[in-house]
Amino acid sequence: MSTTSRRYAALAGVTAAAVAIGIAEPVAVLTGPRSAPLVAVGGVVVDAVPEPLKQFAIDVFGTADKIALLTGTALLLGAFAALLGMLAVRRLALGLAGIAAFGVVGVAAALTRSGADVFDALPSLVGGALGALVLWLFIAGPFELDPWPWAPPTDPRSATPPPVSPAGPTEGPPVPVTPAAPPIPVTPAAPAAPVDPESRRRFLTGTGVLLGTAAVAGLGGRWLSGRRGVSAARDAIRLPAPIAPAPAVPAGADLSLAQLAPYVSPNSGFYRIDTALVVPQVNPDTWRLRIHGRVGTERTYSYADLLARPLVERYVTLACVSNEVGGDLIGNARWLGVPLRELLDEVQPEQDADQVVGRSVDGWTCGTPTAALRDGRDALLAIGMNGEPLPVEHGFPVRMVVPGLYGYVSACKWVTELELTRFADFDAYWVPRGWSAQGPIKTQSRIDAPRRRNRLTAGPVTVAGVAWAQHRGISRVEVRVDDGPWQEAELAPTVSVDTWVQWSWRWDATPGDHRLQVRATDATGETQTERTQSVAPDGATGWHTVPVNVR
Ligand SMILES: Nc1nc2c(c(=O)[nH]1)N[C@H]1C(S)=C(S)[C@@H](COP(=O)(O)O)O[C@H]1N2
Ligand SMILES: [Mo]
Repeated sequence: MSTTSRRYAALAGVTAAAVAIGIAEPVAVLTGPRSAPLVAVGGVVVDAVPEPLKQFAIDVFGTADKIALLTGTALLLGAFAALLGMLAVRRLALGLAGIAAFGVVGVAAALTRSGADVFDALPSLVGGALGALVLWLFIAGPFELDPWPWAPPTDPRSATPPPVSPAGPTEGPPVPVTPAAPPIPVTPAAPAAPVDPESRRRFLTGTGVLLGTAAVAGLGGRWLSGRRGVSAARDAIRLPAPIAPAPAVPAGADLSLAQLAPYVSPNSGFYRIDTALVVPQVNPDTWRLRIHGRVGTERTYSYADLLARPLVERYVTLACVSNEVGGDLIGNARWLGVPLRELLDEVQPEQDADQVVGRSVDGWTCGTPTAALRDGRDALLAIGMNGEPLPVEHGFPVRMVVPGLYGYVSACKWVTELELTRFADFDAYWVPRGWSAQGPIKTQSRIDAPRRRNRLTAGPVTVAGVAWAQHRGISRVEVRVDDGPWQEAELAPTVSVDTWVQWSWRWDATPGDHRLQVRATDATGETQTERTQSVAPDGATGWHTVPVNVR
């Protein structure tokens, strides 16, 4: 195949794929955004990729890991589509089979997502059918090049569609129609016939128009799906006042220093980690929480049931197990909700039900020790965050928040089920993927100011950061310079042992390159270990170290 003809064939393939993916989006407006092939297949990939790769993605792309995945999937798909186009020129049936295979993968992905129904097959079916039609249009149909540039003038076309009998299907044994044409013999010497300029114009205009249509359909479909979301329902909610308001943030808890994370993280800047490629849109009117499993009496609660109950409000610092030493997958917010202890008391868990599995509408699960939800700590079924209904990305309408446990074992967003079970009987989402079933938060500390490689002037410098050991509390933070003696930092006041604490230390900086290090000691007297461990399987350890330059 000549370079030119390869390009045309690839363009036909890419156009077919773009139409398939693009048209599927408006169809998915009806069947739900998770049934769109790109999202459905992407979701399967998220669940299936080996843990180190996922960690790599989080490391490299941070919170943009989802966009990176979708972009990567689209690029890979584009490459495959280009190949399919080239294949189709040789043998149309193979090209069409390739598109059909894509459709089948899309259907399979959409149907196996948790909570899927048969209609979720529709976007991939419609997309696949139209993609096949488009491929035929440009390879062998009315928009094909005349002749395809590599085809020797006399060669029979290898992939003319079988002639359709005008009389329709006939009775009796199937008549053997066109026998499979032999592939075009690759005769390098064959001179390429010039392409008819009129057919070239038709081809290029056709692909251009269809690519544009695919883009409009795809983006328009996404936009419509977004508008069908629950932000209007969320905006209409007026949260009741808590009967037990959060304690006031003591003066001085927030040192308000440049570069230092604020004591309360604003909702807009709060880190987000989850496996959801499209944010679940859960209508509060139809939302239900079913508490079942090893219980005396199973119970189901509605959103209105929760609003009608006595609510408490608490500051709790949430942390992700994937947070590297010095990382920012941690945030502190004021959560409004119902104590999980009270709900569990109402269903009477059986004695041996040592695990509560929180299940999200999208099938994600976390496993929390029942004891942690009943030992008196402020474990909440949260509906509010910093005075607002939960933001949709942070679990609207209802999520779990448990002080002292990493998010992956406790902070189920879009939660719809709590199942009392045993650790011996059920592994939650991340456990078979190599993470520990138990996830207590490790004592950690971070230097926020100065930052890595900041250039400082000699003299007094404020070194400041945060330290956390949720539900145990921080008793001491120490800083050292260039392996010198540890010096005690000043701790800002804090609301409770369930939140992080800001610390600061006055450094008399001398010229040169220096290394600042921090370590914290929790209220049980245990000092943060120096031993460095990566995030898997149960949280990173080691001392945060920041190199700086002083002039
Ligand atoms: N439904 C659902 N809930 C989830 C997750 C998820 O993937 N799906 N991830 C958990 C993890 S790993 C963390 S760290 C927290 C993060 O909560 P945030 O995004 O509100 O900060 O949510 C937890 N809840
Ligand atoms: Mo996490």
